[in-house]
Amino acid sequence: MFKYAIVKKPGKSLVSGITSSPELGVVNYELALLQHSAYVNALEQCGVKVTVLEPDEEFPDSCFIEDTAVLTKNCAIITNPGAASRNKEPLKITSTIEKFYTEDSIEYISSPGTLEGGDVMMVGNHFYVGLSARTNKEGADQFIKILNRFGHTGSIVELKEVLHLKTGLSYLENNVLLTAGEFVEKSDFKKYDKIIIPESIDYSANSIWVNETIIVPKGYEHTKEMIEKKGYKVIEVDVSEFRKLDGGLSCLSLRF
Ligand code: CIR
Repeated sequence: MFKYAIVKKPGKSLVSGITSSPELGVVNYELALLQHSAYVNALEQCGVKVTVLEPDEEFPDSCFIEDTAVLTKNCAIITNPGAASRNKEPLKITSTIEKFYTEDSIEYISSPGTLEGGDVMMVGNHFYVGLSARTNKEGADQFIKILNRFGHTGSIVELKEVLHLKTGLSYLENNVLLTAGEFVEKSDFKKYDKIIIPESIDYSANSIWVNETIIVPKGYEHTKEMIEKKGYKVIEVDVSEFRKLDGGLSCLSLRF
């Protein structure tokens, strides 16, 4: 079960965040703020205590806080983001993480290693790490070494088509894996009970398990129904403005 979540409100500079989909249009900042607050509300409904950090105008993408750290039962690993404009974001999260983890359980990924939290998927004690444009082999190796020291395991997954590992994969606990695109047939995930998301709605493969409730992006009825069929309660949250910047539900929080 997750007890806590950390989020960071989007700043006005969000409109100049990184995007691979400019055709989706410019972010409506006021709407993004409303959507963010509905997201916090949904997390609270799932029983987690949410720490809401104030916006940081210096870093347009900093509301995608998941990329700055990986928080496990036993340790906190502060990342070293591969995106140049985001590389210093983790410096701003450390003091918050120190409120939840002791000094000797906080570790760091360092250059030339890079790693972003969106490339890490937790399945119990095991962590899958995607090699992406943002996370390199050196970063993944450092990460797995740290995990091992704290009693966790990790394995590397190659990815080619999407931004982050969790862009196309979400573990919904109970052996259920939401999966799309290049991950559907991957042998790494053979053992899971898969919900396969068709390409036209693959954005919804980024949904999050929070204490037996699944938060799903609003507007993806088919995904919602398939998840409900597995017996989960679903809460929908509209994240249209974050989608314009390749961001989804998982990116907007650290859950631990
Ligand atoms: C970026 O390109 O870094 C942001 N615009 C989106 C980050 C999304 N994060 C995630 O999937 N974990």
